[in-house]
Amino acid sequence: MSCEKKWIFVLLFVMALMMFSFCWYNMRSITWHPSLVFHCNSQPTINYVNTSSQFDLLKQDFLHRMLYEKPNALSPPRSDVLMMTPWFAPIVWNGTYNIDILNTQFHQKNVSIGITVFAIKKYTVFIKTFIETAEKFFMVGHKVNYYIFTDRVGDIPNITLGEGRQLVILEVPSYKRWQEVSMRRMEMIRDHARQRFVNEVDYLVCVDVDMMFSDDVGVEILSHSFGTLHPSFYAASRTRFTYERRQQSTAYIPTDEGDFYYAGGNFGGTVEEVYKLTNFCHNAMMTDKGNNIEAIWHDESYLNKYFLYHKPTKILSPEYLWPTNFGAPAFLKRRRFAAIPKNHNAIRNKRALRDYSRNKQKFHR
Ligand code: UD2
Repeated sequence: MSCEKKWIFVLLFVMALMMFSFCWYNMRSITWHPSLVFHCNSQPTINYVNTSSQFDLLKQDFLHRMLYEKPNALSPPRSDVLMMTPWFAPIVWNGTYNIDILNTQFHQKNVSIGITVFAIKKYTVFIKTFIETAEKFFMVGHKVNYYIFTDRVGDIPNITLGEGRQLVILEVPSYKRWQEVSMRRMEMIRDHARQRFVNEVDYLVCVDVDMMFSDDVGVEILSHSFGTLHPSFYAASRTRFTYERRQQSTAYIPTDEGDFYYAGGNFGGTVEEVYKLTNFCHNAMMTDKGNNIEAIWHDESYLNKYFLYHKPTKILSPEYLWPTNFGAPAFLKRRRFAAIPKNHNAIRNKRALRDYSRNKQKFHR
């Protein structure tokens, strides 16, 4: 072996020795610092387990085969109505969605839906029709909790419910004025959302009780937050919207603002979003109360203020709130949730009767 080759071997041997000493030193330094050992060993293991289990779930989720008509990018399913807001929230009209796809998606997520409804004082008379029709048409095939808020527990009828559906009666106080009864719903929904609903359901649908379901209302309505176009104002100009116009009220909306006029009788979203909405509305009402002012359309005015600055992620067309005596215009293919005509004088208390007959009618403002 030549002298040069010998030197190369010596050099390689020295380098190998140095690398070995370097590694040995690092290993020892790890054992000297237990936190380092913990950091190096446990962290990657946890990440690995988490990521792989999520991927497993995703694989299961999206393996379903479904047959349906292909959507056409150049041919919208409807051209007679607005299907999307400028902030990209879909407006739900019949013929714009495929309920089979949506049902599959929501079943995969195993969602449960809570529907809140208030039957205070004489309004308990509406409960039977409300639940019986909901059993036929509301979220059929999904898990549903009916949350009935009432001051007259004994008046709530016994109704046999379908599988996966249950009735929860929540005893709450009543208020003297019907306006206050209507407005206090925000506070009670807020409090129960925080204490109870958040542990029991994924979404909340908050509706009036003097209503009946007359066609399917399913998971197509569910979203982060949703409101419903009021049947009297879906085509109205901003100036015709009956927003609160007095600047002293927290519900005030100037005449050059506003997207839609939303009905107080049907809104919802995830429990967290409904909590935020009801918390805002209740606090705004309390501020106004402290200043001796009450918004013109009570809870509905505060709801409209909230949705102006916290835009809903989905909007329900008037199919989802339509008075039975409004007829059936051509664009309205289905009437799913209908307001039952009521005798306001008989159903509300005496004081309210005076206030009401002075200036208002339910849908003709
Ligand atoms: C509209 C709205 C309603 C609310 C109200 C505010 C619709 C369909 N309705 O309805 O949501 O914003 O205006 O003025 O958009 N209630 C009782 N006992 C009472 C009084 C009220 O349980 O003594 C409950 C009940 O669930 C009722 C709801 O409050 O459905 C609203 O009261 P309303 O239906 O008398 O109010 P209305 O018809 O003006």
